[in-house]
Amino acid sequence: MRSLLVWGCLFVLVLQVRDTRAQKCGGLVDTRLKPNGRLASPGYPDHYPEDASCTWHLKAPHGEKIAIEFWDFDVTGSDGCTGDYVSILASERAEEQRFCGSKKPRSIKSEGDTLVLTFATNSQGSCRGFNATYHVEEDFLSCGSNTNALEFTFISPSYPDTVSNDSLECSVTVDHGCDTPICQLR
Ligand SMILES: [Ca+2]
Repeated sequence: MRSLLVWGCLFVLVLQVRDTRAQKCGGLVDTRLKPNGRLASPGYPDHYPEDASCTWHLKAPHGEKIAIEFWDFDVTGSDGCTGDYVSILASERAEEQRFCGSKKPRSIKSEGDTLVLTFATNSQGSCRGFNATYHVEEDFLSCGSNTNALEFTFISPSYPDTVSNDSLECSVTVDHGCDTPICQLR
């Protein structure tokens, strides 16, 4: 009977340790304070915990973008990544991109100044997880660019050198899919 009680306590302890690890992931990443850094699955490079859910909200200054690069990726694979997965929302209105398996996702850039990365796991096995870095990039556009960004910096061809006297026509196409766009130049 006593040994049963001891095993019971050990089991509870293990569960509590797991819960603590699962909760210590995700959060708000303000890139004005930390313009580059690392995001990794809980416990990386050890196997990640089961039934974990981590969401990182990355926020860049206006007019800048967030780029994420994966250096290691090993997440249990499933059809449609319905089991364990990493998902990325490149903007508030973007479609979620989901990744699982052992193929590293290509580097991903946000469409605006926010990016949300979620790591979710189920109760059926785990792998090494992922190790990624992020950094902030200013969104510069030049002649002939097309964009759906909400805010960007446009640089004339010779900037910062003097503009020549030759005539020059240069355009950037901004498409937000709305009928009456509102623009503000600063
Ligand atoms: Ca799993």
